[in-house]
Amino acid sequence: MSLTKAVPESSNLQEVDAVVVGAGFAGLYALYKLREELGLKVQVLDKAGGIGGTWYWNRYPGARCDSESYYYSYSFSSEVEQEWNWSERYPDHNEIRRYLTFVADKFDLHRDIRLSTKVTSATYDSARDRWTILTDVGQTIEAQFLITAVGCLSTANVPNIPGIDTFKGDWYHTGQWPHDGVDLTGKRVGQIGTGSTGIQLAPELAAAAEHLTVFQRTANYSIPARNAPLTEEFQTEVKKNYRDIRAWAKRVTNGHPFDIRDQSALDVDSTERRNIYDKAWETGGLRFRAAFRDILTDTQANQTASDFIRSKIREKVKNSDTAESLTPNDHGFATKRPPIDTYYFETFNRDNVSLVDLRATPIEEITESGIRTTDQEHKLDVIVFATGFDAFTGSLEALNISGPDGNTLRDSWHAGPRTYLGVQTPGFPNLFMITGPGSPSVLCNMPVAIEQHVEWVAQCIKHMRDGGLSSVEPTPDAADEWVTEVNRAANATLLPQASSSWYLGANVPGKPQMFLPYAGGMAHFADICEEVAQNDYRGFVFT
Ligand code: NA7
Repeated sequence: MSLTKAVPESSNLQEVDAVVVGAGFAGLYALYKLREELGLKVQVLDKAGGIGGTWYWNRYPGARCDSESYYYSYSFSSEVEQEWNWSERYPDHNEIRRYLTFVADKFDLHRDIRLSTKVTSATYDSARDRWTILTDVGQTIEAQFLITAVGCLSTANVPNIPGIDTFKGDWYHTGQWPHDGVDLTGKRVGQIGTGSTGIQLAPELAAAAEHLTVFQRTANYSIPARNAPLTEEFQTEVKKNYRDIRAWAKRVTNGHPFDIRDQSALDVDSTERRNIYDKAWETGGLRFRAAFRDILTDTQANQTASDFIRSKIREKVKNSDTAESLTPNDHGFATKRPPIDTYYFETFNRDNVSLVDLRATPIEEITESGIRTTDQEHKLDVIVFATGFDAFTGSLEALNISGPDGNTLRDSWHAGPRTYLGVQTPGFPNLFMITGPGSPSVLCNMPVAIEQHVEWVAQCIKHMRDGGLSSVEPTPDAADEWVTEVNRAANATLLPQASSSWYLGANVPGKPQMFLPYAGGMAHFADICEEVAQNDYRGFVFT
């Protein structure tokens, strides 16, 4: 038996114009756009066994999109818009996978997607302006363009809690949930984490398990989702008005087709303010953020929204000590990603649910039979980590990308990612990122951000093809200026004030902290990208 690594057979060498990594919303659209409209030869690779991207992995009970189905969808095909029917206000993970499969079937995308194939490295040869991509199944693919469509939230963050290996029960991370589900009947379940995922998950675990213990480090705000089936009238109306809905989504800050009230929360008296918040609460979902224009920019305005939600939590939770523990007190509403829920706070009124406030009694270790906090051991059969992701950079750095000088993306970003428009980074020619760090991405309704980025990349590649250009990368100065703009935009909001947020990379120990998404608004961002393209791709260098 040879101990040296097998050299790939020449028959395993494939040459294409573009390799796209990831077969979720972004990868599927990139494939469609580059193949159908530019005529490129494209190979999509995904380590998952199916298409769906984040929705392939996130199958935990309650996994559901927080954007509303009719606009958490592609706008590029009116046929898809007219033929597909969403069943609920918020689509669950099954329905989103069915939708993406419908799109992939319709445009015959599957033939250029290779699943269960993980990229192990990508190396750039500047003599030929080609990327060489190696995979874990022994293939070598050469491509002029490498396009990452790996999502912002794909690398699971499992905290390094001492003793995890000794636990005799089963443990799961929500982002790697078993496809056959987990039978929790009669089980004592511990859930760590109360972000958007944990808040969707807890009511479902409580209903399935004998007992649920929620281990909460930071109390969170949440708005009722008010999920419901979509009526036929609603669907007909949406289908009739899709062009206007899409245009609306493109001209607003967050890519959600609804307007933010053009009024300060401080310009109305307390009765009127309460009425407006009550109405927004009844409407539910992320629309609550639109109640006033300055909730995310003015501390006092934010305080009014935060106080309103705190009062709702106290109303909902019967035990006053539990209510107090569940009431956020260290950050303002929506300065961290605001969850939406279906009976999250009410779950703590159940007899089979208990809350452990980790601020009062931190976790010391995981034992053979549960979790030991500073005051007691909590006996558990199952531990569920709803502890989030190594967001934005984790999945990109895991691709082992090396530029022409042997410089790796990981090293190049050791102090934090440095991109121009979130789409490229200096020193890595012909590498395009879809919704990379420094683009609006998670601060926007994702499909809107994805379509804009894919279309911009396709336009840039067409420009290169038309002009006989072989490589493109941003100048270091352009990237530095963009990082300054990302910081300026963030600092114009209250978002950087939530110091433990994954927007800042603060949820992963040792990760450099900087504000990662672009908070200047999706419409404004799209204008900047277009203006750059119109001005001879200002800040980019072509060869
Ligand atoms: P988040 O929003 O990062 O939430 C993770 C949660 O896990 C949060 O409550 C964390 O507490 C908690 N956490 C993380 N590490 C630990 C440790 N070591 N001990 C205790 N608690 C911990 O991830 P989600 O999956 O909920 O949401 C991510 C996005 O996916 C979501 O916003 C949507 O866009 C989709 P903390 O707040 O850091 O104190």
